[in-house]
Amino acid sequence: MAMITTVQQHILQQQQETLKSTGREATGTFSWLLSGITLATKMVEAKIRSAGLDDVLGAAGAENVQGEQQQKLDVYANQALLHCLGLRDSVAALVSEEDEKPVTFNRDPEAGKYIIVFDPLDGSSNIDVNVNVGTIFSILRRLPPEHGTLEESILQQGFRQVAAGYVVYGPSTVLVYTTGNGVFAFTLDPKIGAFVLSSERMRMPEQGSYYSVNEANAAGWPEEFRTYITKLREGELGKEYSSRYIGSLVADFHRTLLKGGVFLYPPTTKQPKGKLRLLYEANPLAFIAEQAGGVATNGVSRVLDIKPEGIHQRTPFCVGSPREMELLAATVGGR
Ligand code: P6P
Repeated sequence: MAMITTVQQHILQQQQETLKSTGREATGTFSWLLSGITLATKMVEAKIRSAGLDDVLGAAGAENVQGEQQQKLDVYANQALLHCLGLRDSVAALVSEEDEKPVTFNRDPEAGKYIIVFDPLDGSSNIDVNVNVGTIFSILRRLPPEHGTLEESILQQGFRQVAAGYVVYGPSTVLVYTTGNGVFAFTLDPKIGAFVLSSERMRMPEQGSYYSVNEANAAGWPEEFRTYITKLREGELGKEYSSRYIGSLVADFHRTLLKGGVFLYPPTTKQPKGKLRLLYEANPLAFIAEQAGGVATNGVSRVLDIKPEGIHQRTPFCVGSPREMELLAATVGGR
């Protein structure tokens, strides 16, 4: 039988490597945390797979065949993550796109070593048309009390993340994550209900052939962004480009990670600070992109250096291969 590596085994192997290379005893806490996330995403995956069916069977009222209230999937995903992670005593706080305030637990606040920030189900409006959606997460270490409050721990710059990842629910369900030591992908094997290692130390191509942006907003972008897209179209980088925009961030990012190119959500007149969220969309994906050799900015400066002011803060988000991002810096960054 071919040997498989599950995500739990992988994390433990990584921690052994850390121990060997740094002598730093990595506690099992982290792998325990990650198993809480993977359990929640397996619950979400199962719910998504049956969502269409539940709708059909539950169409009569707001109830499904089990007579339970039909929950909106992003509410369900949020509950799943809060439940699976809330039980772990290494968690100081959970910050969710779905909750106005951080969720803390009436345990000794000093007990929690980690803060988990997540978008439980990004792009959930796409489920109705059977398009890929995703869960995005970011893990920060709680600062020692003498160095910062819990809120200051949550509002750390993205380069302080200890881990980041996403699950994309598509034709197959894929978990992609990094702990700062390369990017790894695991594909959910429904036969055994485990995420199995499928790609190691992923690298984003130096240049791609796709640009990904919602061109309906072009009139509302800063002029330099229109100039940039025109340069790509007119072959400034020496190749033809095709446009791909799924409108589901995790799906558009996953393609960019695998195929290269560039994804952009520029400032618009409607959203002058950008639409995407810094803490649980841009930061985790920027960490993964950089670990794979890619680049992530807000058009002008590195996403991971942005100092967050609020947990639901928005930012323009541009991420992709070095070549396309170099041209962006020259065109938009004014370099
Ligand atoms: P627009 C989905 O609603 C989402 O939050 C992201 O997943 C996606 O990248 C973006 O919004 C799409 O926004 O304005 O292009 O429809």
